[in-house]
Amino acid sequence: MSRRTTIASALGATGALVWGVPAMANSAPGADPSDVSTLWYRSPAADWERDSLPIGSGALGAGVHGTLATERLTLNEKTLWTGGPGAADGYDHGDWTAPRPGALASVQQRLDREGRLDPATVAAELGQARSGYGAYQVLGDLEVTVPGAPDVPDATYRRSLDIGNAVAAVSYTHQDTAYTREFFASFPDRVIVGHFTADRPGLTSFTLRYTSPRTDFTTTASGDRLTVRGALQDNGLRFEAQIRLRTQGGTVRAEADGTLTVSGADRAWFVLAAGTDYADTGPAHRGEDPHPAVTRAVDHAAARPYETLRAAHVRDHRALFDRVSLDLGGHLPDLPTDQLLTGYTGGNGSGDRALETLYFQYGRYLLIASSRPGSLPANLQGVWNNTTNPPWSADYHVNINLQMNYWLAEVTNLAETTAPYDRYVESLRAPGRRSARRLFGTPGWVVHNETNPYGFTGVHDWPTAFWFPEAAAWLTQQLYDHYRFSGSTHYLRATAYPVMKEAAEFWLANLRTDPRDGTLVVTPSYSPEHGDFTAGAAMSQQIVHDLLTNTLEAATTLGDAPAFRTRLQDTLERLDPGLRVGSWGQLQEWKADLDSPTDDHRHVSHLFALHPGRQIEPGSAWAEAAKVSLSARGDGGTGWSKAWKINFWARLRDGDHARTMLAEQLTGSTLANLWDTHPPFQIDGNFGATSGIAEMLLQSHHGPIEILPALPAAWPRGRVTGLRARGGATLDITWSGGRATRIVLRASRTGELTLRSTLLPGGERTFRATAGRTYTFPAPEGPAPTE
Ligand code: FUC
Repeated sequence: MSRRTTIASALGATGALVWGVPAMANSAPGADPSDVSTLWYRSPAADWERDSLPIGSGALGAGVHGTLATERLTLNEKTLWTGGPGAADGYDHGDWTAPRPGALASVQQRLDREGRLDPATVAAELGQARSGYGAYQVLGDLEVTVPGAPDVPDATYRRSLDIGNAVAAVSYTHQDTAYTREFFASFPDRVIVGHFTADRPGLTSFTLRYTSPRTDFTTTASGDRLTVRGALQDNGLRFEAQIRLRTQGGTVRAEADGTLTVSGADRAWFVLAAGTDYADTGPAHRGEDPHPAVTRAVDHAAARPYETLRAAHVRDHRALFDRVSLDLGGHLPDLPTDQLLTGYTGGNGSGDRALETLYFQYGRYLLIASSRPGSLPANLQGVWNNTTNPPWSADYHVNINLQMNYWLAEVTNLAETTAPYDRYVESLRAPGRRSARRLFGTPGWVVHNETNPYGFTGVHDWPTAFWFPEAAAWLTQQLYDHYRFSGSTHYLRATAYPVMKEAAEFWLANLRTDPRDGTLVVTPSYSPEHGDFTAGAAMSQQIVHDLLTNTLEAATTLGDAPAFRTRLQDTLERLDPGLRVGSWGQLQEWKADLDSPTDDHRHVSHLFALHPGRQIEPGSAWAEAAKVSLSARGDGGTGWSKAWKINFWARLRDGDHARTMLAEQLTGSTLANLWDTHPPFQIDGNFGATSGIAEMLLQSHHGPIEILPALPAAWPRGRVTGLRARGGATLDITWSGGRATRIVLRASRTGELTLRSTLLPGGERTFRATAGRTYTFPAPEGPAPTE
């Protein structure tokens, strides 16, 4: 067996370790040029943000450094947050602490009279200093000190992340012995696992130590168990982590300083579980002490063989990851990923296409690793964070970022990852209802620019980012889309519709008649982080249009009260749609023609109707105007902004420009570990780019399933399998010469589907699909069901 043997085969069919075989886990870089599922490097991480390799199970995460003498895992538990109830500074959910009678009306009247107001003026009237908002906290670092390990890596060193198996690995040879480390975060077993071995017996020795930038914890070691217990100083949130060490051969010693040492083992592995007493319901947001659940998880995992844990983890991951494959005809050169990235030109090279494929799948990997049921949704950094004071608190920005994290979920066949999002949005409803009452005096629920795990649904006072009541409406879009993809009326009735309806009720009560033209507008309205306050900015109108349209559709599907439906219909008819062509042919960002053709702001909010909305049809005058605006904004921007632009250009059916934006993101906004950088690291760009690539290959937001709507010339041949379309269809598409040559559609529900492709006679075929059947095209006659 060669040194490139993967551990799966080294373990043999039964999972037993085959001794004498250098089990170089994931050490296949370059071995198989069509393997585009491994990131690998020739040196350890020097910088957490740029280099660490992320593993995660949704609730738990770790950044693997691969440092030789002391391996470092930066640990995360997603609910470890300061702030909220019990916070040292006090906590008010962002709701006004004292009533402000007439404040909102006075801003609205001034906007009626003056047309625009600068953000500082409005913030002085409606904002409030933030207290007790909190921040996502790093859990700490696990250090594994390996005696005798070399300080400096040589040519035998490999550090890798196999995103197909979700296993990170480190391998090196020292004094004729091959050493291997493997790390993974298991969702089924709720533990992080680290395995250390050498190809000669008795040579595995190390010391495990927990460290933290905070001082709010104690560590104790006893037997094979290391326990960390603490409570955050700010809010008293209790947390616990436990590590248990398993060995084959050798001895384990617990030290008084809270460390565990293994000496002379053939191999050894640890299992680590962690939790907090956070609960996602108010008012206290506290639940059970984490001790029993952490003990259960770690004991259960410690009782199972390493191979069993690994196999269960790989099976669980692959059940999601393997649903989609992408082949753009690229082949990975035998180059580490950082060199592949620096060598990337956005040209036609096969290495470039391989990197694009890897980057696409990496977005899916990151979503699986950071959004699984039972914890919070993916935050600004997914689940990964190495400080007590991360950028923007690593929170839930809902003026763009959280929504963007889930754009890829349905289309890339990871619908299950949306469960934490749904639950989180639902958890905002009760505090959001209170904010609606206190700030607006109306029913419905609301949330503004950004929020935390403690139901912060009110405002703060940063002038250009404090006011965005449209966020609640926008958050419900994903819920309705989940229904559109799955077709589950049970989900629509039980989960999506109540949240949508209450968000709609907020806007039914809060839209105002614009005295200038009698339309209904959002006021005050602020196009995210840009310009002045006005009434009826395009994004505000488009978001409300989207919400009311979706709610009306859902109300009709579910047969809700006719009076409510009529109200929605009447309101939609009077609503300013937020679509207007301005003096230079642009789609206006504001109701008045205020846009500057030299404005290159990163937000392109007024194109919401194009993406993620569905108000703009391709080929329409609005689409043309959107193109003018988008071209004027240019191809620059921060990481997430470039990812938005991939999606926009894909929706405009310009595959080449979408690919240009992907290249911009890879060349200018991507770190060596392929994390997107705003800068700093922000995961929405990864998720948005994966969504954008999917939008280039398949769209279904207007109903019909559009095959290869925005294929760039640089991808003339290829194949994608497993993408999902609205209406309950799963698609495999093969193309050549820039045109589809074969389409396979698997229907998961019975109903009419329309497929659009140059492959079909007349470019379109409408047929009644039967759940469970497969349809292939071209077919001799009509859609030919094949089993
Ligand atoms: C929005 C963006 C910023 C940043 C922040 C986390 O406010 O405008 O660029 O992404 O979220």
